[in-house]
Amino acid sequence: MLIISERINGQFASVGRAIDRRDARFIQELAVRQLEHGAEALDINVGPGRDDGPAAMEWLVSTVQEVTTAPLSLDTSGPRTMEAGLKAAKNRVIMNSTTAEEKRMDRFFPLCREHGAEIICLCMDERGVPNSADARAEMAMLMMTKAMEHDIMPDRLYLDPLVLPTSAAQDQGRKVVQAVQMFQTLDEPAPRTVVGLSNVSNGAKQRSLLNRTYLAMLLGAGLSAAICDPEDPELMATIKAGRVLLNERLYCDDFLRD
Ligand code: THG
Repeated sequence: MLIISERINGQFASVGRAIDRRDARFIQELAVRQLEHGAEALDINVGPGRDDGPAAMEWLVSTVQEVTTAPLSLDTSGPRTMEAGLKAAKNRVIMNSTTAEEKRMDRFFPLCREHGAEIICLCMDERGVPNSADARAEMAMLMMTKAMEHDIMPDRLYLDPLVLPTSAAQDQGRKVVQAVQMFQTLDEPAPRTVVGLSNVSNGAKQRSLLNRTYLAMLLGAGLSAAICDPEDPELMATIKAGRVLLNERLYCDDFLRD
């Protein structure tokens, strides 16, 4: 499972301030620390409510690329901010994300093709988030089909069922696990899947416990990637155990090391 760091995100107050001040050192130290803790890719999000989205994204991408060649997940719904990130990117890029809205797909799939990027397809449209695993799979299929019309093959996609906070939408937890299973039956080879893990514990106590328990369930369902915090040691221990149990890493007595 690909570990994508969630921390380079202007939604965190300290990161938002660093972006405002163009404090490259703060961002670079954070990126390096996340990678040292096991991040294999970095989600890059300038945060909500900015009027300098494109400029902030361009700076953030350039700043991070000075310290790593790891893949970047450009996390924005704004086409201009996305385009600025794509132009600045030298590293492998995952666009995060398109939704199933026609006008979004018509803007983002051409950008994806033009830049040879990968792209996350989020199960959401103008009517919101589908309420069942079936409806999520149907929406995922629609995005896969539309991507192919733009010459983007399914192996460049990540399907995201959209994890919701258990404190507000408790019935969705099981449905998202089922959706991850169903997505893998939509094509051959099975399409890849991704989630924003920490969504599940938004507004809850015991966030770390909820995050790692949910991750174990999703791993069992076949999840390919997670946007999460590798500086959570218990989450990382769960991922390491999961990799051994799914035969992705050879068992050895000190499997928790490195
Ligand atoms: N799918 C995809 N991309 C995503 C998400 C998703 N990107 C954003 C998000 N969801 C994943 N990233 C985060 C980042 C932070 C938090 C949750 C998910 C988080 N932040 C604290 C909070 O809101 O309480 C902020 C704490 C602070 O301010 O210090 O929980 O689902 N494709």
